[in-house]
Amino acid sequence: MAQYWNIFNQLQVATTPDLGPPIADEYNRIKFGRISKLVGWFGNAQLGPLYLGKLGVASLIFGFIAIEIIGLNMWASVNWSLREFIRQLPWLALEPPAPSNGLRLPPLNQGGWWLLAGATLSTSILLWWWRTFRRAKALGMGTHLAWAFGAAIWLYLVLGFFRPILMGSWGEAVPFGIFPHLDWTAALSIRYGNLFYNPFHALSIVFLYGSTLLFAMHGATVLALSHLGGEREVGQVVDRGTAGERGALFWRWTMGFNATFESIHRWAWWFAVLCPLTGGIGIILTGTAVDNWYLWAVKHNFATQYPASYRTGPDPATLPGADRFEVKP
Ligand code: 07D
Ligand code: 07D
Repeated sequence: MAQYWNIFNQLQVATTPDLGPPIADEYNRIKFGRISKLVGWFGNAQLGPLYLGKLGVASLIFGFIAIEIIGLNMWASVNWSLREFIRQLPWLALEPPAPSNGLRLPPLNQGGWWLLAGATLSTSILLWWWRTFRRAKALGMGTHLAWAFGAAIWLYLVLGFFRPILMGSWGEAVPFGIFPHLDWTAALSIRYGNLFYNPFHALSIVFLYGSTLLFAMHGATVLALSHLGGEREVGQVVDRGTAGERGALFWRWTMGFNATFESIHRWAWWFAVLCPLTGGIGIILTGTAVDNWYLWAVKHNFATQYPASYRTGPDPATLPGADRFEVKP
């Protein structure tokens, strides 16, 4: 009989691919299926079949249009030189319209392409969300995955859609580009008085770090029990047997408390979801309700005033009439 193996020498079944049960809209299923040893080292050895219904196809088309708009604009910015496009790719950008444009529709080469790319990318992401919802329903699953994805989409929409609308300018949104979007992130933090003093940024970091900690604890516990069948998690919920009991006891011995084989997944889901959920709250408040997080934190006894080492004037953003400041094109 086959011995149970672990992650370094997994048991791989080499047989004809399982095409799954017959379904009503069979034409949506690409009946490609094969067994790959390489793929089996990382997960299930079977590739396919892939279900690509109308939502999946529409999402891919919109996603393709978005990438095409972004890529061609970046390529145009280096005078259509393929060499420079490849060399400079991490620094190239498709920028949103200038702040003076407000929320008006600008000409294509003054931010219009950015709006079009944002609209098609958002359509693509929302269609993909719908696909995850519908495929889960079709399999009789809960829709937990769709709602977790929804939390990430909330942050994405806050960054590029809700907050710019509240601020009255598309110019507030994130540019497309690898380093340019990092520059935007750093600039937003500086402009609004250091995001570290935004308590929702802090909460988001708690859940980000917490997620990696929980992931490591859970992954390690299950792998440490794999020789006892511990990774057959569903079975362990109803019949904890020797593996589940040991895992629980380990954590009770080391920290006095243990999650259950079911509740650990709730911990994981909530930590992951709360990271972009709290983050999105922090960003939507930035510049709308709070103009300077450091001064806000001083006012609320969340930070202390730095000792005055230099003579400085007042923060221009706090002066009367600062809200009427307008950037001239
Ligand atoms: C590992 C799953 C696979 C996904 C991958 C990302 C693209 C973009 C587009 C060239 C964990 C695929 C990337 C489709 C290609 C063009 C135009 C997920 C995994 C491999 N960021 N960010 C990255 C996005 C924001 C920040 C990397 C997207 C905010 C920092 C990648 C969004 C802020 C750092 C990327 C988004 C911010 C990054 C790796 C959307 C605040 C890094 C991502 C849609 C949250 C890191 C050079 C990764 C890096 C990085 C994509 C938004 C900050 C290019 C799609 C505006 C500080 N971001 N990001 O592995 O190396 O995610 O940057 O909102 O240090 Mg970002
Ligand atoms: C981006 C959700 C959207 C993604 C979607 C996916 C595709 C492609 C294609 C796979 C990530 C769409 C997918 C289009 C798929 C293929 C092929 C989730 C996203 C829908 N920060 N910071 C956070 C830390 C500083 C700043 C969060 C740490 C500085 C800004 C996180 C530090 C300054 C923003 C976090 C640090 C600054 C953030 C992101 C340390 C810069 C945000 C959580 C140790 C100088 C964002 C409230 C997340 C946020 C954010 C961590 C420092 C700026 C917890 C650890 C002080 C502007 N920061 N940060 O889930 O929510 O992102 O803030 O210094 O907007 Mg920060």
